[in-house]
Amino acid sequence: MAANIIDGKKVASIIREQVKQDVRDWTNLGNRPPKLQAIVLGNDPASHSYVGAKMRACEEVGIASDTLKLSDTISAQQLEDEIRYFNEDENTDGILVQLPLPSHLQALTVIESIDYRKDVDGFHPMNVGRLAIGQPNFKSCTPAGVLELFKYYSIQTKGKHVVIVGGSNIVGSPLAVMLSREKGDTGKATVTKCHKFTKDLTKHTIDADILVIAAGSPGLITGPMIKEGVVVIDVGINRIADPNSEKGYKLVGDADFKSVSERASWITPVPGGVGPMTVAMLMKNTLLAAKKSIYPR
Ligand code: L34
Repeated sequence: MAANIIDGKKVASIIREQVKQDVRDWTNLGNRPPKLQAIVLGNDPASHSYVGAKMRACEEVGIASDTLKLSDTISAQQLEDEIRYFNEDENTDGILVQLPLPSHLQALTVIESIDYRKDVDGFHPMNVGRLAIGQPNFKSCTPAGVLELFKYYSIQTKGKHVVIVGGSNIVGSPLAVMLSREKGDTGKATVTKCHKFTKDLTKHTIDADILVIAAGSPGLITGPMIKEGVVVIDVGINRIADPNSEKGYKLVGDADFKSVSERASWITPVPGGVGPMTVAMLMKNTLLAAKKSIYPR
């Protein structure tokens, strides 16, 4: 069997189109356009490329945006001061600090200094905690994007065994919470979360009805590790040196695409799978922040 492709690029563009209309409705009511503030530290090319994609998406959907580029030697205090400015700025609806941070800074401390009502990444403990107890919150963009893919392709999670490989705060952990919750439209799945200390990974992956891979390890999952007909969501996005390409690298996921796609029923490609969904869901969250839909005040 050859897997069907889950086209994240297409679904993301449909979502952006919807957000664009919603932004237009919002501004037609006399409101100013939503505004997203990104902050990037240092010169990591991948971070700049992702933030660039976010800025282009804002432009497309009618969200005002700005990127503050800071030195990677900035002190924790200086960064906090920059963030506080945007927390207090009435014209800023959403704030994101692109990760990873330089090693002298603590991601959690930085995230906690963002006003949770402007935390459109959904990384602040207030939003993560409210997710865990089923209260309105900003949902982390990548896992929310994965749920949208299930919805678009009518892939049921209810009663399914979902195995998540990778337990990061950005993807694996919030996705496990979203999928295991028994209330709401999504979830109702039985979730197994694996990570680098999991003994005999294959024992778990082979039992998955839906396998989500977010480990940041190219080629980690191969055909013999999965059962026939599984749905594979590959969140991994790894830059591999490739002298034949113009950029000098190519993007690959955490799945060995060839052997995995021979057994899976559905699979997300890299690029063009989950990545564009992350950006589209950020647009949704920024509009929600502007409308104060999650935290009325
Ligand atoms: N604060 N940091 C914060 N928020 C986030 O949501 C992120 N993430 C992750 C890294 N750090 C973050 C992103 O933005 C990963 N990520 C991200 C965003 C977009 C894409 C990939 C990762 C994306 O658009 N990927 C394209 C290819 C891009 C390319 O050519 O390099 C794709 O098709 O997968």
